[in-house]
Amino acid sequence: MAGKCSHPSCFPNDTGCNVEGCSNLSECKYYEKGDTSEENQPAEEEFYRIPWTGNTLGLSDLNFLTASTKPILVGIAGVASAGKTTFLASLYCLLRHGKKIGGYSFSGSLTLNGWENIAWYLSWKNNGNIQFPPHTTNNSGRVPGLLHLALKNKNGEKKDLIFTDAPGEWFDHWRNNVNSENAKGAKWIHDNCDAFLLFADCDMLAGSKRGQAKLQINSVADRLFERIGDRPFGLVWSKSDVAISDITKEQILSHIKENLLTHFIEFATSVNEGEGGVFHQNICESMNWIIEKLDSNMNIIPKISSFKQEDMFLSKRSVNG
Ligand SMILES: Nc1nc2c(ncn2[C@@H]2O[C@H](COP(=O)(O)OP(=O)(O)O)[C@@H](O)[C@H]2O)c(=O)[nH]1
Ligand SMILES: [Mg+2]
Repeated sequence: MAGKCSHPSCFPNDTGCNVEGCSNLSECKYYEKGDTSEENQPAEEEFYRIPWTGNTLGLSDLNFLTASTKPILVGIAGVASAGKTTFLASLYCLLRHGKKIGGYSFSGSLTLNGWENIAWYLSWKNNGNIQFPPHTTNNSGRVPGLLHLALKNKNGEKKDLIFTDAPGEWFDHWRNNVNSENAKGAKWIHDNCDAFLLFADCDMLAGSKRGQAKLQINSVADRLFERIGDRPFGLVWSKSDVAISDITKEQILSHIKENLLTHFIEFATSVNEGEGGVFHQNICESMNWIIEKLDSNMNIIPKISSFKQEDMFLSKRSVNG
């Protein structure tokens, strides 16, 4: 059995010594050796590990990124089977094919394994059929699996985005009872995310369960609107390859519009590209919209009048400024 660190946030066998930075784990005062029998010892104890594994990030992994940059956390909200994971997998496939998010292109990810795990199902298969990613398991975790994207524009400006791929059951518990033990992950998303996309499942809204679907969408929306402030909120009509009636759409929209949201928009998306690729374009456009709205939320640097514009040391605020 491999050893472990006595610090709960250090995972030396995955990402190296986080606390002391030891290259030789057995020298670290916090490292507890596992099975000490000789054949169970790792072949090489001394090597530097990179501080990420490529898998979806957890909360302590997030520190590695947030220490140097402020990533945009995008909360992907919606009940189970609303199409959230498929949307994320489609986004990754589109970027992998060179599609852009506004002026930004894919420039890296700390969670390539995590993306590939969900995107593999959508990738080309022999029989030509689309397969969907497996159900996101409703484990007992309180923080969703986090997927990372780094984007860059032609001026070299970088944006880091983090997406929450959470089990829909969390939102089901959350809409029924905010304090439910099983809703802690959804609450984490609500507390921490910079922007939200709420998924309205067109397949369910077109069928016999549309009453239930409307209720679910409206109640998750209501929860998200509590303390939303100026955080952007996008409604995603997922699985838009299935048509729904204008009346159904209008009923959901009118419920949302009862709230005075600073930034609201709707997007029709699907794993199928749609006419002229519109559904796929909307997947990328939804991210671009979030980036633009968050940029517009930033304070504008005040113009300071100065005695001598070209000399920064002679600048001073004007009396009226
Ligand atoms: N028609 C259609 N079905 C979809 C689409 N996206 C997902 N689905 C179906 O919805 C199921 C649940 O999708 P998933 O992304 O796992 O939902 P999640 O639970 O919200 O992550 C999939 O297994 C598919 O059967 C889509 O764009 N169009
Ligand atoms: Mg899922």
